[in-house]
Amino acid sequence: MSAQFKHVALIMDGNGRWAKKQNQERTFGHSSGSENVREIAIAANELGIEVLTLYAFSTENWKRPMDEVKFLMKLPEIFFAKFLQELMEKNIRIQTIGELDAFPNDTQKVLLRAIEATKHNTGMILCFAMNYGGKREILLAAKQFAEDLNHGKISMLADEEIFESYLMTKDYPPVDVCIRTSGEQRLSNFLLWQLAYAELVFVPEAWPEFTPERFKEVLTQTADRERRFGGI
Ligand code: V0D
Repeated sequence: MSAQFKHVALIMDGNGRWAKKQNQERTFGHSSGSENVREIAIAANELGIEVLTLYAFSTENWKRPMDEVKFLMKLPEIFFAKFLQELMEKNIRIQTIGELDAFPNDTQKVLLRAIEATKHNTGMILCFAMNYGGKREILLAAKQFAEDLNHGKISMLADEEIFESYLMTKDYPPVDVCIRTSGEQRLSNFLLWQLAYAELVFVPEAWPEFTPERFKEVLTQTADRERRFGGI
């Protein structure tokens, strides 16, 4: 099936707008969105996807109202209280990309505990992009690259493959598909380098209403599209 895709990335947009449409607080949308992370992660795992990378918190999200940011910071803990056992049963491994040191200590601890608890799991990697920005990732990589060049650890002839080993996704296969929910057709600073050759899919549904069935449908359609336009 869609297991040909090794690495799928997701921009989980539209939670706040979805909540407002039904006269609920934006935070209700975030909680519902968090529940949907479980649904989609389980579906992705069943499809045999190796890495699912989710844009959970961007470097821009700090600009939101303080109460909303505070609420978001509690979501990882709630998520693990509900689902860690299930993640263990399904052999799913948690990882993160982004700069965790900007998060409150409690949130950092929760994340590190989940990464630690699942580090021997050999199934799908569920990677949360947290305080992540694509330009920032490339800048940090470029600085380290320059330092290593300076110290003679790499050659001036170093190519793209060497540069990629400085990115936060260095251990992952290339991103095959990036899906963004809620209709906006932008990358919003997500995985800029990694999406150079990826299929980009924009769906109208808000994240909380994006079902595992739709996820599978989107992946099947994308695989068909790739087959038809793939060149060979
Ligand atoms: C809000 C939609 C799960 C996107 C999903 C702190 C925006 C719900 C997590 C989570 C968020 C993160 C790391 C982890 C386990 C769970 C999460 C944030 C926002 C930002 F290890 N949902 N979720 N984190 N939302």
